Amino acid sequence: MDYFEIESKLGANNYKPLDVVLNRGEGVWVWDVDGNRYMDCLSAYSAVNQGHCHPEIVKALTEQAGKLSLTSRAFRNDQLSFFYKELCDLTNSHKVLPMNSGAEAVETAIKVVRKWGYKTKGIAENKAEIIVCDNNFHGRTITIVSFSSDQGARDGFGPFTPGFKSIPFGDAKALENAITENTIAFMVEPIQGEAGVIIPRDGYLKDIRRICDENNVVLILDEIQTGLGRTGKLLAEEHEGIEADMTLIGKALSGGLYPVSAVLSNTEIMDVLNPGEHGSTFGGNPLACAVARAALGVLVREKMVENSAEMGEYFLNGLKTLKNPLVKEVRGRGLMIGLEFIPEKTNARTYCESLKDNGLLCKETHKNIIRFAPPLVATKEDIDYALDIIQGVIG
Ligand code: IF1
Repeated sequence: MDYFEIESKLGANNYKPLDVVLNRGEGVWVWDVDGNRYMDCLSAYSAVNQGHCHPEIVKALTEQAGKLSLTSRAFRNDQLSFFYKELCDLTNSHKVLPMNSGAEAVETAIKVVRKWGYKTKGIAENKAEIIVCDNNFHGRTITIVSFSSDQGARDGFGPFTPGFKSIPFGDAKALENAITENTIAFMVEPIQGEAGVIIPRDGYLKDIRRICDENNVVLILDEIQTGLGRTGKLLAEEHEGIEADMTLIGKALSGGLYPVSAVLSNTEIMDVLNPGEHGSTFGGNPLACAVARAALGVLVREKMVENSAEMGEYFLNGLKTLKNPLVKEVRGRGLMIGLEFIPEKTNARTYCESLKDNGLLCKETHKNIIRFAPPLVATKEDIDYALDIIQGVIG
């Protein structure tokens, strides 16, 4: 099969993948159709935190698939309550709204918080305003790209949804200044992913928590990428000991076997929704719930969150010894690591291609940043394998 030719002939041209065709995965490893093995340092954008094809998650998926896959929410299913309970216990949340993709969780949060703004906070009709950050990435629907600052994500897709205001990331003062009587929420990634693994200064999360409290503004943390162990804590908010009012998770909620996302919320906000006001055919289906329960189970039982913290530090320290003068900075938290090159001079994509040729898969973000985010099951030997290749290619 001529994979490249057929994909470019028959598929929409919205991706430019590395030229590697994968057909098998296990833990941190994936294999291409010619049998070559690679270490996966992207983890499907952090959806396979638990490692490829984790046997317990695969078992949950296959067993549930043979029993009952979808009921719709017109009827109840026996997995949903277990999923709610286990997820709430783990994340200290009051209420869950299950969806499928990350973008759907973001859209759901926007709808819920707008309704809260009108019903509870008393905002005048259609005036609700949500503050977001420059260089955010929250997904690709029309409403979400309406508040993106990435021209490529927006150009040609208007008209856009109003009601959003964007401020610099990491700047608590800017949040204070941007809040008006119509502000209902501040939505932010605890660490910006697509922007290039941008880590805010210590104290930022605490400051925005306080500012939101003082102004009766809902703090929405998009933890779709940072959540579920990626940064060395179950949720990145824990790095500063805060709790969001709404937390969005997705990706690794299923270990990458199935699209499962969720809005976690406190009761006051979620309770504004009534039957018929929001939903999804697949959201909360028994297959998704069974897979998510298994994915959360192995994450905790196999101490993947702790391993992410430990291996992340080891990986980062190893990367700090790189001698290439074009490397401007390496930064990270847990196994969410960014390596930034001096901008004009470097094409990070070329490095990603060489890394691939040497047995390591990763992806650039922007022109000059490489993201390293292996599955959270990586061992010291796996990290050494990665560092060895990276030292050989980047120097
Ligand atoms: C693509 C990056 C990762 C996300 C946050 C919501 C969503 C995402 C913080 C939407 C999705 C993805 C989607 C993927 C590229 C990607 C990405 F490069 F943009 F930054 F993960 F690293 N909030 N992130 O990161 O979730 O609807 O996709 O399930 O190709 O668009 P989704």
